[in-house]
Amino acid sequence: MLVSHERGDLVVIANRLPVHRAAAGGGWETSPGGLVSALMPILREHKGVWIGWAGSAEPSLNSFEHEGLFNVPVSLSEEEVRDYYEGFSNSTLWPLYHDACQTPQYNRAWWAPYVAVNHRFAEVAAREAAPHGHVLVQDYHLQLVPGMLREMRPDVRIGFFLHIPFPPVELFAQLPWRQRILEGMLGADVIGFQTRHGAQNFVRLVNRYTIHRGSGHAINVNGRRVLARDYPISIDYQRIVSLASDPAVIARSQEIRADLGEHRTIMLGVDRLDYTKGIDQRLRAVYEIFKNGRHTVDDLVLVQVSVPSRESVDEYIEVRDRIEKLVGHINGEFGKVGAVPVHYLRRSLPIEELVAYYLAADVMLVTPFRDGMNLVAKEYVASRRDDTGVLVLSEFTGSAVELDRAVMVNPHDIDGMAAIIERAIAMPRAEQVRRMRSLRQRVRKRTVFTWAADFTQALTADQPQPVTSFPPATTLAGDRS
Ligand code: GDG
Repeated sequence: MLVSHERGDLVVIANRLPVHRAAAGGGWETSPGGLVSALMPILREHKGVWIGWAGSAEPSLNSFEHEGLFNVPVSLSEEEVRDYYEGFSNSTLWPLYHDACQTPQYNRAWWAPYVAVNHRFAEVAAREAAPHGHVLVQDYHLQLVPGMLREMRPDVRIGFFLHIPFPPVELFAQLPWRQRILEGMLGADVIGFQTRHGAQNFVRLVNRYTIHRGSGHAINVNGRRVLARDYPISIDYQRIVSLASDPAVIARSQEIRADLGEHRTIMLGVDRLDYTKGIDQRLRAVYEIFKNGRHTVDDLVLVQVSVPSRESVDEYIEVRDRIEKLVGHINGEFGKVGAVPVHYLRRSLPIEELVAYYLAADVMLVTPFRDGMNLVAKEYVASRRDDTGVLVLSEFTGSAVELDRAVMVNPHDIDGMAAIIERAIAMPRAEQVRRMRSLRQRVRKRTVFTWAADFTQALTADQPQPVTSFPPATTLAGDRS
């Protein structure tokens, strides 16, 4: 075991750096988010390095240290942003991996830039990783990096984690570059997925399209054992609980309730403005609820928070148009002067404000067509300290595995979803409490800190080289569950 940590002992590679430019002045700020806060304690302790793109507006940058973490920027040209990021990552892989709920585009001109950018990330990691260091590669943008890095640096241990779903054989088979992607991922020692299904799909695909053989969680890659299994990601539970206990946040949630009308049932949706999130189907179900006349604008309201996302990709412009037309349609038909059925906020809210909305909401609507996990569902549950409130959850989210006491919906079934939302609105308090108590227990037990500890422990286990030992789950800062 190494006692003194040297820089590059632990390297994280992600499409984006965990920092952004501060609004005032040119300094850096740490970006909020579960992944960053989960990895920060071990990164700081191990003199960690984070490799990522700093964002489209940034020219070439030198490496810099920010809040104890060494950031290594990778620059992308405008063409690479178009072809590697908006193209192959977000117009080929993203829709394909989400059940092809939009048609994936197989554009041959995007493959070479995807390979080239993955190679650049791998080269930077090969330079930054300490001898026998550990490298954690994040997500679908960088699936070739593990294989490339293994060629360059066979001494390092490589983990890969996919944040989005991994599709079934019949869908993945469409991908013209399927074998290259599988081989790229197999360069890792540990390959993590959000669900057991994702891991099983991967092992089946490896058996079908590569020369390697796997069974259960293990794959034999030329005598090297690769572990492919589920590591469901989660949230910083205590942080959400603390925010939900903050008197200012509670006061703000009461103000929201008063603004919307004390006597009305408040439904809430919070999503990146993405076609996978099923926002349009959710609005159609809400339309049906008002149309059937059992609820009116006087007793029911929906707040839909939609955070702008990937606005230069056509499908995102189209889904935004569809959503905005539907909101106008519902408000035009069922609203009255002084009250509308849907409040639509197309912006990102500060986390305190977001939690105030969670506290104000009687019914939370999480209805994606497909989602790797869905952290919004877990955050709503964590914030409900009095055990009331109803989570309506799509059965096609990764969260549905753990949050099985939520009220499940099929987002493709608009009438069914409308009927289930009506039942959620009418759910007696005692049943709300029974369900929410069990949901909260689940989220409290498995936080993002448990996720980070499990994944890094798998990476350091059974290895031939001397390694740094990562702290066990219980000693990770912030995990007080
Ligand atoms: C990908 C996968 C997987 C949202 N609006 C605001 C805001 N948010 C925060 C939420 C939550 C996060 O963004 C969204 O996470 P999700 O998991 O719901 O969805 P994706 O962005 O699609 O994330 C997903 C995740 O990666 C992790 O592996 O679960 O399946 O698609 O934390 O709170 N935060 C603030 N203001 C907002 O208006 N501050």
